[in-house]
Amino acid sequence: MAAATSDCGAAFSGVQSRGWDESQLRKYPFPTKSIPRLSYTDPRAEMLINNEEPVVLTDTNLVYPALKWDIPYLLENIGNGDFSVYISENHKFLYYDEKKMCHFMDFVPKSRRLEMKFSDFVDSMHKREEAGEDERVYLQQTLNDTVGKKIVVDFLGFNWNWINKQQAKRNWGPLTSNLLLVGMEGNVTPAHYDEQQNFFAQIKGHKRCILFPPDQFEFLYPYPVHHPCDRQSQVDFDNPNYEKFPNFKNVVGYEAVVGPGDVLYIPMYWWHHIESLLNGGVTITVNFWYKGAPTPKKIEYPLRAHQKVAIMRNIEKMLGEALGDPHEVGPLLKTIIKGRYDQGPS
Ligand SMILES: O=C(O)CCC(=O)C(=O)O
Repeated sequence: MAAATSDCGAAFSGVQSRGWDESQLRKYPFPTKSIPRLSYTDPRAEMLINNEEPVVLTDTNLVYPALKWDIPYLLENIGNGDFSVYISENHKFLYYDEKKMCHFMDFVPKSRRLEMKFSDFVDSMHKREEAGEDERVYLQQTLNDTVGKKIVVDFLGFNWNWINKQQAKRNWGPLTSNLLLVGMEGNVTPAHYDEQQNFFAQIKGHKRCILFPPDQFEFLYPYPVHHPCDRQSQVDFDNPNYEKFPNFKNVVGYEAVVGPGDVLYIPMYWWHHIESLLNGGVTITVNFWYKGAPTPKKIEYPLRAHQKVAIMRNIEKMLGEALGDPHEVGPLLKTIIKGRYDQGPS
């Protein structure tokens, strides 16, 4: 992809005028290249999206009416519905699927989900800010019809014309949801991939997004498919265990800091680690998740990395079903390969 190679952090020299500086970025032990920032009218932006490579679009006006959103505006207008709020013992909000917890009884999540009114979320955020505790909160709620009239008007004013065309020309499936994320400064969503296309629209504050292509699967060590943390990396970026995860040394990220009005395209199956900048205040984001295009009738070889990820997922799922116990999947996979696939062709 068209990105300048650089060491971690150096990717951003000269962009301090954008309202943040490098001291607000957490430090990680791997290099990154920068994700291109382009106008939506630039033909290179279209090419990147067509190739399923990330790009920051600076001028789509996708969520223009929401750029006025801040905590007082949301308090007044978001409505009286319930919001999912995650509470974490530290800055990391590792996602877990509650439905998969029955398979892994020993799994103890490091965060918990509570349902609460928006005003209670704001109170709990302020309480934690004032106390300076490690414990943090992160609101992550699909926008639904409980929101107030003004939010509905803002939502209807999104640039649906542009995004509907993006969806149609790539034959993507339907929009599945718009997730609203309201986070405290310094919050981190650890590296994971989604099985959907994503236009990630930043509304307030800045977020650093570090992406890894699907061909870095082997460097990022996702949890098994049946584990509650399916699709999440097992590697703790703050303190990587290289003995357990030696290939993490080979990881190379693509990164961008997005601010109000920017839209980051996160291609399906691309890993993403997202952090609200340190000392950057509250962040507000709305994403647009779309189902991917249907599998083409004629499969072209060699397969692309994301297609191989999909195959690996299906194999794990099929074995789980056939064996009747997800814990038997790993031992069986090891039996298949042990001592049999080590040497090259002879
Ligand atoms: O913004 C975040 O913290 C996480 C968002 C995310 O993972 C997504 O939009 O897929």
